[in-house]
Amino acid sequence: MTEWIDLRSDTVTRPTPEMREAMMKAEVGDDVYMEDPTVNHLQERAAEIFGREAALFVPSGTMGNQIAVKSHTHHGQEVILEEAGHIFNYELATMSAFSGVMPRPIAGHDGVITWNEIKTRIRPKIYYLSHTGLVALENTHNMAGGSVFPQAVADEVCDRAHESGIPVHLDGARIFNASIATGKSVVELTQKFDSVMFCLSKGLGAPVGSLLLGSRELIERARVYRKAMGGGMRQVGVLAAAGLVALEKHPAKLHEDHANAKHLAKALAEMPGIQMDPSKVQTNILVFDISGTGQDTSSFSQALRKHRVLANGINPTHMRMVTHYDVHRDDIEKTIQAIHSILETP
Ligand code: TLP
Repeated sequence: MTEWIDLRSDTVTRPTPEMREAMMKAEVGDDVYMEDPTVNHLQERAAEIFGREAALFVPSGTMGNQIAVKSHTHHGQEVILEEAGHIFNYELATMSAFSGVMPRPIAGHDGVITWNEIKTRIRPKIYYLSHTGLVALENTHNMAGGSVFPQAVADEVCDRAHESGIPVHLDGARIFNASIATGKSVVELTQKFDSVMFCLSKGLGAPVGSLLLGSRELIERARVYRKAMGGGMRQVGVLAAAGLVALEKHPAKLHEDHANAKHLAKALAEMPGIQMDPSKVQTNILVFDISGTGQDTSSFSQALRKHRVLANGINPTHMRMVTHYDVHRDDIEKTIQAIHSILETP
């Protein structure tokens, strides 16, 4: 039986033999007492790589983002973010439930929101208006098809927001993809942000885990909220060990995922009824419009399934496909063939 080709997300990767080996050998301790040497090492390495004072290992990207929101804001404040972003759309209403803040979304262009757009949403500091407590950006932007946030725009947002006394958080779940695509270091991409969350469990391929980075003071506050959310883990060095392999070894492999995504995008662009601009594919995510094929995304996904290809729609008209290290070039060729046969094109 042929294997499934799983393009639903880069979260689906299984730990490599090297990760399993590292997990087996990991030294562990109770991380709530901050006594797990492998977790401590992972946090120190992450802080070092990003040029930060401190880092906190968290079970998921969602928890990392939500702890950041909580650490930066007070109840009754507003958070400015992009309308299609993860924090607003896929983390339930946790920012309101846990932090008591209200999102003020802005419709972006390919996931980008500029300072000019943000500044008009910052509320004047009048006692009868709620205050803006945080701005949050996403790089790469998932639903905009893995787009890289332009650095000059991000830097300007951070500089101007800081002048207004507002902190800026980065959902950098896939910041290493942005780094590989631009040739800029993660320090360069993230240094102006007050906090950064990145995931080990996306393109980097670890089974579990994300890190929140920031000042020592911010991370100490975040540690309290991690515990409050039920994210205080015990002998979790077994997971941090896999995360260390992901962090040290896997950024260098991401260019292959990007090349595979671009190859798939070029083939899709030529197919009748599919709207895909391959020049927009910068990293490992493709979002494309299939409405011209006469199918909706649920029937398209089901048809793909018959060819042992897994991919989901993000709405009735747009499919998302994500490349990762468990998808090889021949899997991409098979996927292209599967789509040709669904569309009955040669
Ligand atoms: N994204 C998942 C889904 O939730 C959509 C995926 O399959 O891509 N920030 C960004 C930009 C993300 O894409 C994700 C996960 C998260 C945060 C949350 O990470 P987890 O799943 O670890 O909570």
